[in-house]
Amino acid sequence: MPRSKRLILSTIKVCAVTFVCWSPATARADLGVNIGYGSLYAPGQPFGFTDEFGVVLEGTAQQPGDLVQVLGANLGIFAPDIDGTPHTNNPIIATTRIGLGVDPSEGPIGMFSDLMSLNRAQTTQIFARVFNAPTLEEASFYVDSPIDVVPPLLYYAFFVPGAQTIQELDPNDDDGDGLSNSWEKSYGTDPLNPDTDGDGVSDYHEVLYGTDPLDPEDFLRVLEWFVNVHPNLEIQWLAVSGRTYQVEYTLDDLAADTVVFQDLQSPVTATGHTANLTFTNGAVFDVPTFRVRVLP
Ligand SMILES: [Ca+2]
Ligand SMILES: [Ca+2]
Ligand SMILES: [Ca+2]
Ligand SMILES: [Ca+2]
Repeated sequence: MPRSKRLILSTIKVCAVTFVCWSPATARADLGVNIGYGSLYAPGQPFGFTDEFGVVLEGTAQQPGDLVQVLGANLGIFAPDIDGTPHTNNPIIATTRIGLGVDPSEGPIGMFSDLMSLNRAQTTQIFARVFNAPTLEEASFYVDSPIDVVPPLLYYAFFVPGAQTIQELDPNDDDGDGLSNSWEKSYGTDPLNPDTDGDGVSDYHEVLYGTDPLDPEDFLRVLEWFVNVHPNLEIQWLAVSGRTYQVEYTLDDLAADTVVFQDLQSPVTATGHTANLTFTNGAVFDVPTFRVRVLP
């Protein structure tokens, strides 16, 4: 049986459990709705929820992972506070964790399934908010599902489409280095220090270049020049495997108002932690200045 079919059936089974646990008389008295809710497997999408880097959210039935909230949305969806506290217009109806209620044999697939009760006299519209960490204190990103209108039924199933937790909890950039406080938390860098490891390259530029913002020995720089086969010169720089670089040169005076750099040969894609380019210096250059640029 394809995975999609199995997971949907699993959710329906959860609803069946709800039928047994709740008495219809009680449910009518408080306008209660018994809801089985969980992530919905979408064909063509291999996982339920992923984090800001595209990695599947952690959590299994044995070790519940990242935090899931179901919130009321009668007045719509409002952004949470930067510490994750929901807006007062979005009261918490239920919480669960990634991995709970999911077939353990499926492994860490970033999904969840659980039960909740809802008082329709107070709340008729709900949505799910999924975080990229088990607690609000650890979380830096989240994602909100679309709003679901709960019908006047005793039993209901709320399906939450899988998504990436790409909404920033704290989009402020307190140290002005170009990385938001949320991304600083995700990378483990200091939100109050623009160059956490003190290597002279800002946290933002290290992330852009693919170097480690926590390692002062790792940053984009030219390592050395040497004569390859005379009169060829070789330039070697610290690189990140898979990234593509363009070596550029200029004959302009760097103190001039306008300095124009030109490409030196074709871009180079690094296959290791260093990259090299060989060229004939004397044929084209007088007093050249070189730089290495990371291509997007
Ligand atoms: Ca910052
Ligand atoms: Ca910083
Ligand atoms: Ca740095
Ligand atoms: Ca560094």
